[in-house]
Amino acid sequence: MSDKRKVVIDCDPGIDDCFALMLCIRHLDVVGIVAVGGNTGLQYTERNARYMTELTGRPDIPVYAGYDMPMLNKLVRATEVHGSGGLGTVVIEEPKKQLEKQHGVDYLIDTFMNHDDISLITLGPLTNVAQAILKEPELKKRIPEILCMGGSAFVGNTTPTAEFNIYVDPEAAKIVFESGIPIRMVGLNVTRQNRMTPDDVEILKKMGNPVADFAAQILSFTAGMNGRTGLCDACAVSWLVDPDIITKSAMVHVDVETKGEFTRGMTVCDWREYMGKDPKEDIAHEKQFVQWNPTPNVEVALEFNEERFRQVLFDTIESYGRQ
Ligand SMILES: [Ca+2]
Repeated sequence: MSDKRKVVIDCDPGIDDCFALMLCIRHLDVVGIVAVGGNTGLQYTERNARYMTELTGRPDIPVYAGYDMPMLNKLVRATEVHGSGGLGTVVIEEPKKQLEKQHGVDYLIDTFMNHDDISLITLGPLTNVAQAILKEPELKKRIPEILCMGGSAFVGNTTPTAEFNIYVDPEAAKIVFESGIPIRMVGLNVTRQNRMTPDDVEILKKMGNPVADFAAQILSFTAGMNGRTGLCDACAVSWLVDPDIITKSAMVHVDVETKGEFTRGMTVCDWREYMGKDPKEDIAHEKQFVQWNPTPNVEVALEFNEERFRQVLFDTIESYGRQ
């Protein structure tokens, strides 16, 4: 029996998802992976997830396919950031590893209805998780926690207010955030504190193992585009891999905006109780009197130890050469 934390990962690989999978597969007990359409289409995200299990030497980890399309929203992809196949310009062969036959949503339901000790990590749009909750409402009481890469405590990326994962399927995100399941949110406000550059591609190239070589190739695509990238999903999962990487967080009430003309997909964080005289966090200098104070439903990550994260990430990728 492994004493590592058990996790199921719902993801849309995606370059940063691949880095997250490298961390999770090495440090956590990955019980299963469910793919969702997001960064690119499901036919690529599920293939890339299968590829990552083979690349990391763990083809025993089952991979399931969930939904390709958002629940109600028009289709939005991020192929300009991740490439049409989700891996930049890297072309991979079809993995030998097969996709599980069960639908990803049914796998989520079966897993969490029958186990109490598995955390759920979400690294893509929340379509699968929301659909699972709608199909089996008891999941609201059964999923012990969700670690979510998504949203932002402050500003977005796809729009001024919305982060990509939430923007793709705001209705799904709303269902999940209102579910009552304990959520830890690692948003853009944290992942922007990380900086991976073309210099890091060179570090990876020197490691001389297949995981590092692949990491170098996909990182060169994103880091080369803007001179830097945050590797959002890898930052998020690092909270479970090494809790000291997230150095500050706060319990906040978070709503997901689904109707706003300019704010659809925004994670609306209620910071009012953190303002003013003797605040929990001094983010303003004027006391705000809050008459209606909603119960915090999300632990929002705020501060990030970039140096520690980079150490863990590089050590992990290098360790694949010793397996
Ligand atoms: Ca992702």
